[in-house]
Amino acid sequence: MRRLLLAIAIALPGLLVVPLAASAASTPARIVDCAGTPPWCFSPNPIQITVGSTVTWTNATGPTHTATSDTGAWTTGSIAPGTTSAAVTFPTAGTFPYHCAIHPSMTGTVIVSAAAAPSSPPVRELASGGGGPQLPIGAALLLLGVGLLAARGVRRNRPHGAGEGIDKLPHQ
Ligand SMILES: [Cu+2]
Repeated sequence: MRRLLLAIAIALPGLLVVPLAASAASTPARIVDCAGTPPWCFSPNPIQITVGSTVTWTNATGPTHTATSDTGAWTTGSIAPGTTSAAVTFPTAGTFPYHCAIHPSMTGTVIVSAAAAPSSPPVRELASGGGGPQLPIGAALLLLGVGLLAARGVRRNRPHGAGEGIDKLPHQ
């Protein structure tokens, strides 16, 4: 019984985190060989994300590249062949052109839209689904409460029972 409660307690944070983490997405982009000049392209182009999301670039070509904001606001630094850049966060909505600092004619765009529009389908799901993620969180908290009460009960009963047993022994 205690092991089950422990398992629930361990699993609960995971259940709580998953729905929350889904809102701030990380979008993988790639640098690929293509029929262009130079023969490397950012893909997809444009990259479409929502406010607060991050983008990583994986270099699937031979030479090293960067993804660098045209305004200089951000850069991945050098992305060696076969590696993935650190995540770049886009906290504001807008259209952000970028390029490769090593091959300046390699260009791309990140389009960041306000969180409200893309998140409206999940909101609709919440309404029709009767609570969506809120229900699992509520149920999880309820389970946690029951689990804690049960664990407390087990703890309280054990010493009590043992004490009674000892008390009764001398009488017999
Ligand atoms: Cu490049």
